[in-house]
Amino acid sequence: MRYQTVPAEPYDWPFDGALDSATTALICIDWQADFCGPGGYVDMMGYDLSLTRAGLEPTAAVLDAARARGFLVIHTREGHRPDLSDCPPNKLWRSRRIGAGIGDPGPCGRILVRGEPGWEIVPEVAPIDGEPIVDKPGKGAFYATDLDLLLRTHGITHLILTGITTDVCVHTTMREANDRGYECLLLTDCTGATDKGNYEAAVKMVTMQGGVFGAVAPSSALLTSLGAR
Ligand code: C5J
Repeated sequence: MRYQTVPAEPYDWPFDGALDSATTALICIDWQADFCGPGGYVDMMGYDLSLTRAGLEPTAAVLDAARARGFLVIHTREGHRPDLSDCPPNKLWRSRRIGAGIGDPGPCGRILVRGEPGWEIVPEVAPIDGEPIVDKPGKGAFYATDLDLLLRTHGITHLILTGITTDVCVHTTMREANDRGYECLLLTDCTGATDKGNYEAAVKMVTMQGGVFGAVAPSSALLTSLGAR
């Protein structure tokens, strides 16, 4: 089914006017307790959880609308094998240096380790049966995963992104997706960073050079285009 384009910055999205449930996927990046839950990785680093939790409610509304209209929904999770054999030594070293070591025990189990409570996606935006979940060891969702294969076999050419954190995993994924030719829209109220300035800068960066990585819009604009409000 085809929908109206989304009023967005710096251009109405998508560029080709083809907002279509057959070719567009909603990507929900790393809505894990480790990044937005009490006792998780971001909390252990001492950052303000309200910043990374702010996008939960709008994302839940977008998920409802996307599911009701048959869009492909894909979730990602950042995390490592329990033996940490897929965690580069510099990533491990840096996390330990700031007192939130990957693999160390914490209130949500071992930090950023697959299968632990902190690695789970929080209930507000949890996957439902049939929605693919992509597990990734890095920041970008394409590196060392089958995301590109999944998207291509589903015939997906357009991506709508939500998730945390804006300046790290969301940006890395959006940049990689853009380089691969996917037409990307970042929903500004469905993402958050551990720092307000970083969030604002990350959103602004997308809009430079005529939309260097795609476009940005509030979720209300998308929901209106989908006839969901
Ligand atoms: C970080 C992420 N910030 N999901 N991961 O380390 O953005």
